[in-house]
This record gives sequence, C-alpha cells and structure tokens, in this order.
Amino acid sequence: MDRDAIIAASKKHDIVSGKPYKYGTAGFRMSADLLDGVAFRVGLLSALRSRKLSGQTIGVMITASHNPAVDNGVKIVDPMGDMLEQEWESYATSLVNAPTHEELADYYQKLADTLKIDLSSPGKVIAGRDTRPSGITLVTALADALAATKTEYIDFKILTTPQLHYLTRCINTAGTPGAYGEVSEVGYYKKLVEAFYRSLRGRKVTGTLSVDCANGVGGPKLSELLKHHDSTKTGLDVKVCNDDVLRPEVLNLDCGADFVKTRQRAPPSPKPAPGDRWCSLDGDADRLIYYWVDPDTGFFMLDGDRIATLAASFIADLFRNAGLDGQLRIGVIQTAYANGASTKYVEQHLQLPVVCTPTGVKHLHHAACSYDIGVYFEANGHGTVLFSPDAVQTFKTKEPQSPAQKDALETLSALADLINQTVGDAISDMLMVEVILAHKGWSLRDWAMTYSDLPNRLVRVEVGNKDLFQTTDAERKLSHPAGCQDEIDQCVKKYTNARSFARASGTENACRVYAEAATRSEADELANKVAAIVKKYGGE
Ligand code: G16
Repeated sequence: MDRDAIIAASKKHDIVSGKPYKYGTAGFRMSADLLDGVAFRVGLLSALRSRKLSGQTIGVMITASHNPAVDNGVKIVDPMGDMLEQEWESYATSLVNAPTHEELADYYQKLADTLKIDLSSPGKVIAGRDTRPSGITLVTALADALAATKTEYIDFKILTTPQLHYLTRCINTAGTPGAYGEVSEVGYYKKLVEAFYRSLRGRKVTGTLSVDCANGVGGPKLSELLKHHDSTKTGLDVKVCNDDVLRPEVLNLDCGADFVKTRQRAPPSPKPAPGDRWCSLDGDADRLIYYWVDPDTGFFMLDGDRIATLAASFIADLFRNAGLDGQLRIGVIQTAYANGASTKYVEQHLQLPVVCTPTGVKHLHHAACSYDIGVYFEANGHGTVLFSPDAVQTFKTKEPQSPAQKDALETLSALADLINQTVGDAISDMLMVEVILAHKGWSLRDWAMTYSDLPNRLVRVEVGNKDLFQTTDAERKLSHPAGCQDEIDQCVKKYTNARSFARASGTENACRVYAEAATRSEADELANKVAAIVKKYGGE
C-alpha cells in the first residue's frame, strides 16, 4: 500500500490534538481552523469507500451550512447521492482520531483488511464546497489524501450541497436505465427548469417571489438557474436577495432559513413589504422556509412541516385523480421538532401515516425509502419527497382512463424529476412549492389556513459538556444525565397541551431545547424553564 505516501502527505495536514472529533448530524463540523487534518482523513476514508463499492464515485462536500462563517465542515456522500452509510460514520470517527500519522496509516490498512478492500483497485471521489474561504485549503487537504492513495479526483469547486449530491448520483448512474441526469452543473439547471415547465402544465405562478439567500452559495446558483428559465412560460418572477458572497463575514448573518426559523421573524434587511411572498435558503441551499408579513397580524412562517403537509396533500390528491389510490403507499417522515398540529393534520385530516425519526436527514431519508412516496421534512426546512422506482414506473406505464387521469399521471412524473431525489434541496423544493401553489391557485395565506400551529420556541443552550446529554425514543426523551428528564417532565405537566424536549446538537457546540404549548407566552416560558434545567445538568 501507499503507507509512506500517506504518512508523508498526512504530515502536511495535522489534526489538532486533544480535540475529540465526531462524525455528527452532517459530518464533521467545527471551527474551520481545526479541520485541515480532518479533511485529509476524510479523503482517505472516501478513497476506501469508493474502492469498497467497486470504484463507484463518492462525493465529499465541504460546508458548514447554517453555521457561522468561521466554521466549516466535511461530509461524505454515497454513490446514489444519499448520506454516508451509518456504519461507516464510526470508521470515519476512528480514522480522524488516530493520534499519529503512523497510526493513521495503520488504521487505514486495518480497515482495508477488515472490510476486504482491494487497495490496488480504482477509486474515484468528487468534491464541492460552499462559499466559505476556508473551503479552498480544506479541498487541498482532501486532494492530497486522494493523490497519496492514487484515487481519481474531480473538484467541482463551488456548489450548493444538493448539487454535489446530484452530481454524485449522475456520475454513478450514467449510461444505466436509472440515469439521473447530465453530469454538470448546467445539467442540474436544465433538469430542474424542464421539470418545472412540465409540472406546471400550463398554469402560471403569480406575484413576485423574493428569495433571501443567506449570503451563501444559493444566491449565485439561483441566479444561474434563472438564466436557464423563461419566465414568460411560467410567470415565476424571482427577486434574489442577500446574495453577497464577496464578504464572507455576512454569511448567515441576520438572514437565511436558520435565522428565520429560530428567531421566528423576517430578516431585518431587506425589509419585506407587507403581503409580499418571501422565502429563505440557508448557507448551502438545502433548507427552505417561506413567510410573509401580514399587514394586520404580522410575520407568518411556513416552515418544513408546512412544506411537508402541502406536498403530501397535493400528491395524495394527484393519486386519487390518477386512480392510484390504495395502489401506492404515501408516508410522511418527521422529527421530534415537528409541530404537534402538523402531525395531527397529516394523521387525521390527510389520513396518512407519520413516522418520527431522530434529527438528521440521513435518518428521515432512510425511513422515507420504505414508502412508494416518502415525504420527509425537518421543521427547519430541510427535506424532500422520494419516489420509489416502482412509483415512477407506474406513472409512466399506467394507461389513463380519462384526460384527468392522464393529467395527474403526467404531473406526478414531472414532480419526480423536479424534486431532488438525493437529498433536501432548497431550490428544487422552492420550485415544487411554487408549482403546488399555482395548481391550487393559493396565496401563502391560503396555504397557512390549512391548520393552526401550536405556539413553539426553539432555544440554543450553551453547556459545559453537551455530550452528557443522551437521548432515546427518537430524541423525545433524555436517558442521561440521570434526573434531567424527570425535571423536564415535571415542568411540562404545568402547561396546557405542552411538549418539550432537549438534545445535544450534532452541528454546533450547544444543546437545543424545543417547547410547544397552547399559548405563545406558555411556550416561551416553558422553553426558558427547560433551558435552565439543561444548563444546570450541563456541566462546568
Ligand atoms: C444539518 C442536518 C439537518 C439537521 C441540522 C441541525 O443541517 O443536515 O438534518 O436538522 O443540521 O442538526 P443539529 O440539531 O444536530 O445541530 P444543515 O443545514 O446545517 O446541514
């Protein structure tokens, strides 16, 4: 093997000792200055992963998404564009934590032996990064690992996270019946725009949509997509806002999907005029939140739960119109953060099953695969709708019995192309929402009328040691530290229709507390009380 080459290259990319690195909710994520050695070691692991999977291409995305500009992150994408298989997360963690360069090379060899990987076989890795300047040096570290292991490598440079997932799947399916699309960024735009035209089926989007791009990669990429789009065909009129990627420090600063969701208000700049239709993307364009400011009642947000219910109800209607009711199964996947009212709406009104998984799209994606149509969204706006190969085949081959059936089947087929099948994609999800609103002839206010959210509050709590907090029951309860959950339960009991839980974030050095209750003041009070409990148990 390339032991000497790995050791020599590794010496250029040290890890910062004394830091326990962990493959978290979305890979390794922390202050960018701690990540050089991590990116190198992730390169080694992706080289192994590709060879284990007979030389299929593995993706590596360098992004810290919604985190502040000083952070960065590295995550691995499997051949079909989904997240790294979970068993491999622990190999990644062990490899990154190897204390010396020699032990790193030894562990690399050990993994190859245990997993029966032929290190002389071909391997291929592609990479993308968001607009953070630190991404440039991290890509160099990654490339050095791929050179040391003689792994073929393509750097796609600046991309949104979902574009990297798209490209990974395109490369691995090229020339097969499941070919996902043209292997290029332009191919991504063309696929989405063409599917957008087909999904609308002659209907027109009305009114301007202002898009807050979090001053991240979504800004330039959305502008790029619009160059391939003819608004006279669709009526879509997009105003791209907060797209300053030249000043790195403004990334996610007082704008973007995470700001809007956690603060429950519109970005202060540019100030949305009352009644205008707005949405926000996050720093790597995989989350989406809609909102408007009502002249009478103020800010109103349509988050991931709302996008899930909108998509599920529209697709269920199309199923009925296509005569597919009862033939294919639709399921909705949520996490503990889903508003209780949305879960009730899906189960009782839409009569669809709901599954709750731990946080992280990797968990939701996995659960969604067990349905013909799996609608998965986290409340924070991260999600997509998965169509099984059987479902897509049925849309194409079922003989329509009426023009209405034909219309429904063709709309379903177009949606399966429009909605990113690899991972949550804010740009693709935004086009899906616009299609559904155009079909229904709805404004955001009509969409909001479907059900009333329970008032809720999300709080970030900094603690001495977030790893003390361990969860069970799809993160709805704490198993550790002992006594903490009891105190939370006692507290929740005092409020009407209330629910609250706490968990350690897998992307930030903090815990998160969620609370919902019958009134806004109760939700706020409960969240603050639970946050105080978490702080008390959180160590020095
Ligand atoms: C990532 C994950 C999401 C998760 C979010 C927050 O999002 O991809 O699935 O909901 O982190 O996770 P946590 O609460 O563990 O910090 P993103 O958009 O930051 O990549």
